Amino acid sequence: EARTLPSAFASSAPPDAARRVMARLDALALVSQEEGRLTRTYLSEAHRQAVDLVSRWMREAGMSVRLDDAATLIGRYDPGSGEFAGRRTLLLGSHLDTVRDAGRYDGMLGVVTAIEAVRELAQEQQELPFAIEVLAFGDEEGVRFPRTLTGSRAAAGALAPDDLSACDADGITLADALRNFGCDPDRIAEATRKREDLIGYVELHIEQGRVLEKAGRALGLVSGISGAKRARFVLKGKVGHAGTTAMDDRRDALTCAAEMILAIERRASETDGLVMTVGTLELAGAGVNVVPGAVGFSLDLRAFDDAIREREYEAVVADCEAIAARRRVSIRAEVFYEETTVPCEQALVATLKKVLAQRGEDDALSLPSMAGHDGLAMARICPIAMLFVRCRDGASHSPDEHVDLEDIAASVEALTGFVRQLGHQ
Ligand code: HGY
Ligand code: MN
Ligand code: MN
Ligand code: MN
Repeated sequence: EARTLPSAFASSAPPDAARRVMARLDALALVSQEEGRLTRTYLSEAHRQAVDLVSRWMREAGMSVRLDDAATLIGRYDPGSGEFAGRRTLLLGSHLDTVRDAGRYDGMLGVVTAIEAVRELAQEQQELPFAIEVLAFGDEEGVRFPRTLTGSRAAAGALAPDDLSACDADGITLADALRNFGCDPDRIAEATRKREDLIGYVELHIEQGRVLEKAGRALGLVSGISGAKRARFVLKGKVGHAGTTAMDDRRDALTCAAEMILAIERRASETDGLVMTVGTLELAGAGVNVVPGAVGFSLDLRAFDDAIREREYEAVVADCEAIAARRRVSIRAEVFYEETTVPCEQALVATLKKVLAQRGEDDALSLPSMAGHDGLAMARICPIAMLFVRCRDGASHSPDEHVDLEDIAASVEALTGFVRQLGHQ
């Protein structure tokens, strides 16, 4: 629907910038691999179409475009006056992949607003003592492969030796999926950036929580990105006939999992600073008249404090082992993903703070991100910072995601202002 900016809106970002961003997010929302809902996973045909669309927008904004061998789309704006030969690069951007049945802002807003900021700076022919690159990562959500942050970990030189042999649900390896996409997995190491070339990586992203909305703020500073630990729990009991297996003779893997999952929930609710989620549950050989013998479930554990995260993971495993022993079910827990908490770099945060003060917010809010972002990986290769944008009801990872037009205008203005400010420091 044609939404108009309130006339009193103070932003200097031309209203058409916000509308252009909104129109592009609408266009990206149609690039999906599932009928009637937005799902775009790493190296899928939908990812390819999104790369084509975003490449066009990057070129229109005055950037040169390339795809690295981890399928990260990179737009480069180099207002190259020779005197700055060999200048360093400021990295902006976010991710193009989504969860299943996603919203249209998580990731994509950061990519499209970064392109809009470069477009504005290029039109003004802003002299800058650095080049700018917009990175559109392809795998921040980790939906397709039992890996995540693949693009940003490649950029940071932090891929694991077994990453390329990780398989998706169809048994396709990451290496083959990259080849099918037109990338060369044998040269993925060349995607690694040189630390000395980089000023930092700054990502604009929806908050995915309600702090800004409750405080009546459009934008907020991020103090750091919480680390996370993800594990798979595999339980083996004994398959039985539903009618002839006595209750005290059962080794039911599903009721065992159920007791574990409730114990996990109770522990997280009773522990400050800890959130835990069992997001997937698999039941092998399920049947209405079969006592379940094998169950798998995932655990996602977040705590900003690394020590709490480690301590609580060990406690969860101990809880589950005790429940499994009592129920005569075997248990295997395997960690498949972990990232430690990374602070946002103070100098970059201070520059963002100045920009918010210029917008009349000299008491800008600063909040931790309990959601993971590509900055978790990029922090290995350069300083990082993030700017959060208010989203309605904090809704995210769902079609209910929504950002108001004036907050999109504020995002463009803040990101453009940040680059200008950095350029004149
Ligand atoms: O899981 C996360 O926090 C992010 O949305 N991938
Ligand atoms: Mn997400
Ligand atoms: Mn995201
Ligand atoms: Mn808690």
